[in-house]
Amino acid sequence: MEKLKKQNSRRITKKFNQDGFVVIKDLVPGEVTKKATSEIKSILDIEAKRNLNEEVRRRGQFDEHIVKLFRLDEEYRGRLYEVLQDMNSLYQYATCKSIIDISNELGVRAPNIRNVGVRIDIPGEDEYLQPLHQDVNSMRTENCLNFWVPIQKVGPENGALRVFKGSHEIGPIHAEKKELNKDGYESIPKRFVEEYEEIHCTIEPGDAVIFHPYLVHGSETNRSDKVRWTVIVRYDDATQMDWLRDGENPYTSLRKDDAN
Ligand SMILES: O=C(O)CCC(=O)C(=O)O
Repeated sequence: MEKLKKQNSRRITKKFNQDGFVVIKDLVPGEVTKKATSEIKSILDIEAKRNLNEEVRRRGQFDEHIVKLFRLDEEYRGRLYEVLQDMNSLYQYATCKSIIDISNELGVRAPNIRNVGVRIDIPGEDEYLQPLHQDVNSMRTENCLNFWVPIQKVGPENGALRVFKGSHEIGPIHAEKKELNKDGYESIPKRFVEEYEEIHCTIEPGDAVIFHPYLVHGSETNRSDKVRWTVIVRYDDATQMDWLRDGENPYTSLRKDDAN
């Protein structure tokens, strides 16, 4: 058993180092996902009762009101979105043993939570899609990991993550080589990744895509009729912040827009 575990962890590390990402099956326990969906439901049900006069149904779909709520008005949408980012169930992902263990296996000794949040992709909406980019926002060490963990199955129809296999080897692409797209998101020109294979990650709930901060990746439109929810956790290795003394984070110059 131990030998098998060791072989598996060697395989994962090798794949991660080669490809810049690795897909892990069943990484997140079902109860963590369940906590998140029930917290989402309790917030949305009350908002729907208050703002849409909807009945609260115990057995209803966890996110049945989100589209109507988001369409009420833009400012309300922004505030509700922020509240959902602060759900305490998201921290259960960030502190989940299986995720911490695999971070350690991949060489992050002290996984320091850089950020944890949830993406909410409404069917057919394009303006919040992430164009091709690297995850250098607020990066505090080079030894950092991103976990992309959808709450439901994700495939080509509801916006699978696009990753360019092996593109992490390009290293950090500097801000001046990037463009801003029409929605103000930092975008890496396609010519940087022409020689890399593009993969659309199809995964089940509880599975995770773990990727390197320099992996070039981006969003796809959700063309299904259901909302796509994805928890994203990012860690930096707190044992590798050698810039703390002088306070000059060398990674801030990698970003062109003002996202954090
Ligand atoms: O989920 C997505 O569509 C994109 C997520 C992403 O690009 C990121 O987490 O950096």
